[in-house]
Amino acid sequence: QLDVITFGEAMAMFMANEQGPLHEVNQYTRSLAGAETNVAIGLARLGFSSGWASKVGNDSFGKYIIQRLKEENVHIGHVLVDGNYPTGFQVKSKVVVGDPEVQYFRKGSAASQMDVSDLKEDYFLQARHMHITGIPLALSDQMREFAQYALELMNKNNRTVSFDPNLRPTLWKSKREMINKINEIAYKSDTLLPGLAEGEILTGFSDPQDIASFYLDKGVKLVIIKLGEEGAFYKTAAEEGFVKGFPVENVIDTVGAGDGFAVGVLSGLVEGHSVEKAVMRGNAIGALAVQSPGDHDGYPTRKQLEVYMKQQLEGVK
Ligand code: KDG
Repeated sequence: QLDVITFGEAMAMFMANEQGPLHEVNQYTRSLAGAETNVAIGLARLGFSSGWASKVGNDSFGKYIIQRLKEENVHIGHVLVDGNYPTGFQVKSKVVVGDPEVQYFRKGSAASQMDVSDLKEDYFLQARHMHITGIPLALSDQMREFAQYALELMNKNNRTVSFDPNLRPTLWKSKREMINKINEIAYKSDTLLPGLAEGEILTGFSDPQDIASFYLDKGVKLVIIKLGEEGAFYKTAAEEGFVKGFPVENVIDTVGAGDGFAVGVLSGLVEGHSVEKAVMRGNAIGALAVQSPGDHDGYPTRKQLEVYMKQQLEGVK
């Protein structure tokens, strides 16, 4: 039995230990990257059973990914090993302000070869909820078909689905294709989690209200728009609201914050909390995530989350 299933590509990640352009960096720290593994790890840390479906190569990066997921108690029953293709990796710069520079080495990776014939329906249907991001949609036609099939399967079987567009323009052939393919999946999801800039690109609207209404009209039930450190705006057919973000004094690395936000929201919704409370949890984990260099090293355990939220809400430093 799984609470949440997700799928996508994980990569070994080399984070620069020193500032400067990537070609001048000498030392890196190895870590694990992947939007969907971030979400699976975050949920597992909070005590949920989460599964991640993918393919890795029969190589050291693939072994590393499997080992890290085992350490984090993420279910790996749907992680296939394919010796014909390599596991991808990425290199990330260290910055003082703004988003880091990221370079991918993932073209033709094992994960991007995963196709519908690999999908184990029984495994997916163990889960109550499925989380998708826009990244696998960009990786290959096979992966996109896999996503479409999984979405239909879950919808048909009354499982809920959340979707984080996670736009990666560099992975797409054209902006038009990105918008069309992402929106196709977005319209069929129950919960949509775009960032404000992503919502603007995808709908042409710049006001969170208009972006949310655009998707509600298409059949999405809950739209939550991430507003960075400001917080987030949510809207359903019945209610809407703005939830203020938690203040962060020292931002170290912004990558992984959106996935942390998804962890908070999904955990809250799966537990049956109000949307407002779930969004507040999302804000909390997003704020914790930006205070550490890796994607998910700042994600809390349940105890850490409780302590952090209590301190913040009571204004105790
Ligand atoms: O959301 C975090 C991801 O951007 C990072 O882990 C790398 O998954 C990744 C990607 O493909 O960009």
